[in-house]
Amino acid sequence: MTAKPRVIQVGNYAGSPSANERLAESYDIFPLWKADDRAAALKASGAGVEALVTSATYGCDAATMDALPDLKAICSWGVGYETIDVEAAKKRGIQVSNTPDVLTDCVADLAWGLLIAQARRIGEGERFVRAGRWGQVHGSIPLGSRVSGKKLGVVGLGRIGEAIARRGLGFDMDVRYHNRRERKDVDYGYEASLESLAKWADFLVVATVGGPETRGLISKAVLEALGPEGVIINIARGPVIDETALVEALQNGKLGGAALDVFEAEPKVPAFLRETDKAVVLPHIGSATRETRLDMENLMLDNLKAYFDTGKVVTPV
Ligand code: 8YV
Repeated sequence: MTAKPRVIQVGNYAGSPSANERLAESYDIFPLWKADDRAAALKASGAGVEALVTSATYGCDAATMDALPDLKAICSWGVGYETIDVEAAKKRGIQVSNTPDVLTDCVADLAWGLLIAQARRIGEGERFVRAGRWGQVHGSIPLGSRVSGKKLGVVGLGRIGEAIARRGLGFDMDVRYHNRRERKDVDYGYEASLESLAKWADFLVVATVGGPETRGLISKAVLEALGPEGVIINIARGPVIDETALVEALQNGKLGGAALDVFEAEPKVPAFLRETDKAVVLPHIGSATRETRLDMENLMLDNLKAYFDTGKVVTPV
């Protein structure tokens, strides 16, 4: 019997149905998250290790790559990879894979759940009923706003942005988008300026990549262009929105509402956002369905196996 290949596992896959168990079945797993001194652990156990598994949350920096002289493949669970130093990996000839496509529909569904929850005050209504405050026939919580037929702006028309836009057509919405470049293969209207998209939209959904290139993209000016009736929805990455500006705009009535699955410093959520009924807040669950998390796990394992069988991952970033 040949020995199982050794693989470094950066973090615990508690949010995946069976990733921890399946990895341990086929590989000699080194659980890096259990080490008190990571650098020392990598030094002691890193030689000869060719593959590492991680996630968008755990990432992999250049120092970790440096500590693994034989590393050839980083297989991540999740589509975002802004926490993996892809440039450093390229320079060292390390392949990086992620799990695109399999989570697109669930993340787009959640964007719509957030949008409707904010507009129709679903969370607020539920808190009202649960608190036993529903005592009258007319007049309960304040009126919400209509969703169908409104104007939907999508920031970042990639795979997930497009799935969100498509769902907007089912709600008879007028859909426009902003991207670095206009796409010739779609019929949605393009706004070259993010501020003009925000000014036009009733609901602005953020679906861009994370990382330095999009940090603070949704600025005070963009939020104020969206305006006192406008709602921002974010299923991408927290730092894409200037969170301080967001809180201020909600506090001073310059923005109507926010519906957020992601935050600047997760799991920290600013107190105002936790308390105000103007915001719907979720704990980063865009991909968190049994089916999608299993698909993500399968694709991560396929990438890892393909590396060991053929020397090439299946879905490189
Ligand atoms: C995961 C995500 O919850 O795929 C991504 O980029 O943000 C989510 O699907 C995340 O990867 C957890 O680390």
